[in-house]
Amino acid sequence: MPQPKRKGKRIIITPDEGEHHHDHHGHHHHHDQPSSSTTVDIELKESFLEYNRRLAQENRAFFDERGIRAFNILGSVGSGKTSLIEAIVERLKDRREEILVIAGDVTTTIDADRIGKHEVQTIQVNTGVECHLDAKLIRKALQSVDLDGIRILIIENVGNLICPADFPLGSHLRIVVVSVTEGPWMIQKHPIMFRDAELLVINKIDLAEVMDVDIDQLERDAKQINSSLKVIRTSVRKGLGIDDVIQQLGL
Ligand SMILES: Nc1nc2c(ncn2[C@@H]2O[C@H](COP(=O)(O)OP(=O)(O)OP(=O)(O)O)[C@@H](O)[C@H]2O)c(=O)[nH]1
Ligand SMILES: [Mg+2]
Repeated sequence: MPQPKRKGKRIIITPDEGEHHHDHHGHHHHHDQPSSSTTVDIELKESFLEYNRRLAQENRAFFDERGIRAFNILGSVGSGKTSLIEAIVERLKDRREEILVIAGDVTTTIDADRIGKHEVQTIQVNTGVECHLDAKLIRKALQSVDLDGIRILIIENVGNLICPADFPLGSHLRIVVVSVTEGPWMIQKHPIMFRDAELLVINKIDLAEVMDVDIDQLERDAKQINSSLKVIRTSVRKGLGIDDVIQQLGL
């Protein structure tokens, strides 16, 4: 049942007051106790990651129950995540009522505004001091909207090649977007992000020559880290490879 009233609707989510403090340290008096040992900190961090993994599993079960396919899009600042999402939703405009996009950003609503122009429902999640989204924020975002009819959830993680790797969100597929402008060593230097991903999008191939970056080598580096990784080369600017991405996502 189409619900045109929510077309392009945008909601902003921020972490609860003090939530970061509480979640990371287990109790509110951490900073009053500078003597707390490193071991304790590590244990708390472990349980925090464990807690996130459990919530991510719950998110996944929730998606499966509702028939929602969820995609987590990761990559450095400026690699082209938002541009790629814009290109995808533009090509899927016949199904725009089925699409929900959650855009993670530290402070702004720029990405959600850009994606919202394509008349899909967006939720901007501002992470504040955090450099990644977590499963709890995704759950909170989902509780803020009407999910009736939603079949496709696209999550743009915060631009960062390190932090988001540790925080599964419950998505069915992780897509890493790298761009040739990040230089020839970026994949080798950040292996963790590629280990758990299913799809690598090498973007901005229109700039490969000026950057003097060997795309074949980038692909080999990625396959060495994760041999089952699918790789698609795109230039979102020139509209190259977008259909392949859509096909690979099963959309
Ligand atoms: N030349 C070229 N520029 C591109 C391409 N894709 C994206 N860009 C540009 O790269 C810049 C960053 O793109 P975004 O889509 O905002 O990147 P992002 O990964 O969402 O960035 P953050 O959300 O800040 O992490 C923009 O100016 C885009 O127009 C491409 O294929 N070729
Ligand atoms: Mg973006």
